[in-house]
Amino acid sequence: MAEPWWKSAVVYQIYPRSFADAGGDGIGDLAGIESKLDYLVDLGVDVIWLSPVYPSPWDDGGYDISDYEDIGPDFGTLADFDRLLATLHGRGLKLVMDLVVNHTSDEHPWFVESRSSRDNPRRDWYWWRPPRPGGQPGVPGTEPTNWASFFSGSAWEFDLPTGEYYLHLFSGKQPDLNWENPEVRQAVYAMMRWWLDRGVDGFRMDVINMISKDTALPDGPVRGPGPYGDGAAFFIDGPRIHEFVNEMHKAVLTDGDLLSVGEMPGVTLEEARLFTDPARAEVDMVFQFEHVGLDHGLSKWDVHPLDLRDLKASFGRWQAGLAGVGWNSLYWDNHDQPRIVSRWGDGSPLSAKTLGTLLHLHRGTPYVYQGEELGMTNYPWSDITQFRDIESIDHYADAIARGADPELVLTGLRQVSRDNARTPMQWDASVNAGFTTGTPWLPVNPNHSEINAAAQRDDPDSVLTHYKRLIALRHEERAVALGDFTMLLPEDRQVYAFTRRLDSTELLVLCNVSGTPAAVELPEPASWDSAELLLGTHGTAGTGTLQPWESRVLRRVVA
Ligand code: TEU
Repeated sequence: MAEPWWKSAVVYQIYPRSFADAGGDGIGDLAGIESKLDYLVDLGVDVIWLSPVYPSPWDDGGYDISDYEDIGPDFGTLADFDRLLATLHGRGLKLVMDLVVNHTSDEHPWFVESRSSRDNPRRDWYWWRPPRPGGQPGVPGTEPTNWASFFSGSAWEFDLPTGEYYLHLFSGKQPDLNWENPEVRQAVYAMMRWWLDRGVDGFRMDVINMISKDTALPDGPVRGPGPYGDGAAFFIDGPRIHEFVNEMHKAVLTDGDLLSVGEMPGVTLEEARLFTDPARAEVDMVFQFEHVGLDHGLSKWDVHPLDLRDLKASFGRWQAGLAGVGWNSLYWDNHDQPRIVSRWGDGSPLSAKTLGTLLHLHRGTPYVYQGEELGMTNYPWSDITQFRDIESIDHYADAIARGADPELVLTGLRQVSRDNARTPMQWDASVNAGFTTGTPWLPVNPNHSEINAAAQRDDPDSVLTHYKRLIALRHEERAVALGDFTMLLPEDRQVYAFTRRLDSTELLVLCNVSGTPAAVELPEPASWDSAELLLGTHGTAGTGTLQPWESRVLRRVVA
């Protein structure tokens, strides 16, 4: 049986507000994306994943949706969307929408009705509960559970008019939908069909493994300064999660040409095998978070240096764990993560290329986040007022309220704030990097004078050219897409090495993930001496010493 198309595809994630602004209002839009199609076709990607472009009060970067079946006026109109989709399809690209159905905006008509009165027919479309007995309603400590929100504070908001609390795992303007209610599920499936009927090619599903909650709503353990506890055990991969995801699949995702990827914070390898086993008809792949937590200390804001051995242990486990059943997604960057070249590289184009090689030669579907293919870096934030991300702003306020040193908190934000990923795309060296003729909603990185698409397009040694080669390699060499994975040198602190094998083709991937030369201690180095260099940052074949941040992809034929 032929392998699904997405096993040899590369997905490009666009954060529309920051990609390209055709309207001159400093906010990216659909027409801007359309104006950059030549760039995307030239890059060679197969699928565009659009982060939310729906009407939204924009409390959480568009992940707070007030109308699922329209386009936000900042981004354009449904007609603009249809034209973009038709043009993309005409150029051989597919389009995946962002499906955000763990929660809606509190300005969505469903919630407006639900909060209007206790006996409104949509009351049970959300999680409403009375205050904890004995306490003063609306006062911290009387929430139905002690769960913390992902954006600081309690996960419950008190609604004075109806005298009850509603659940919001993220911001107070993102009330969680009650998936226990079949009406809610059917309404979501109808909305998904509405987009599929419009021609979209699949969905990236936001925190989809949080839609099933333990209906007993137990308190969670209090870790850290409190007063709120960790409720994850009661809403991550909840009791009915596989039932709901399978029901959704059967209701909407049976067309084999679609792509479905579930974003699943806290998902385990064991659960991922269940979610991505084709025989179970749930999702094609998941975004797991294990590797993007390897430099977290007490929290994501407490950044520790990466130990390369930890990364190898994590990726190695997921490669082996989903080898026989299921499928991996591969990502470094997205709109929630800081820029990888600043995080685990040294900010240089060379480290950007080698981190690209390391990720893209693994077994799974790679996701390229806008600007990653240029080596875009974190932004040199100087003041809290520059930030727009609710998670960052709420974290800062919460930490300062607990007496933290503002400069220390700012240091954490500089390193890991989500706004690092959301600064405008750097198209050229002109004012505002060619992103807009207006005033950008978030500052443009001053290093756009060096790091930009125009400067890299025709440069054979640029990060952009390297990414084009990586993507072409996945399309041309089947061993990259489908070959078996074997980790090498698990204890080496500098060199990340592995092989891929498909029939008689074997690839060796060598990456020096450090700023100092590194010897390659392979068992039989000579057996690779005549191997062909498929892609290398330094043009050097063989298994000799790797220069700082050097990477090589070698190919040989084996009996
Ligand atoms: O992200 C879920 C998620 O896990 C992140 O919020 C994560 O906790 C955080 O960014 C890491 O610090 C999804 C979307 O990708 C994110 O943009 C939304 O804020 C969130 O869900 C709520 O919709």
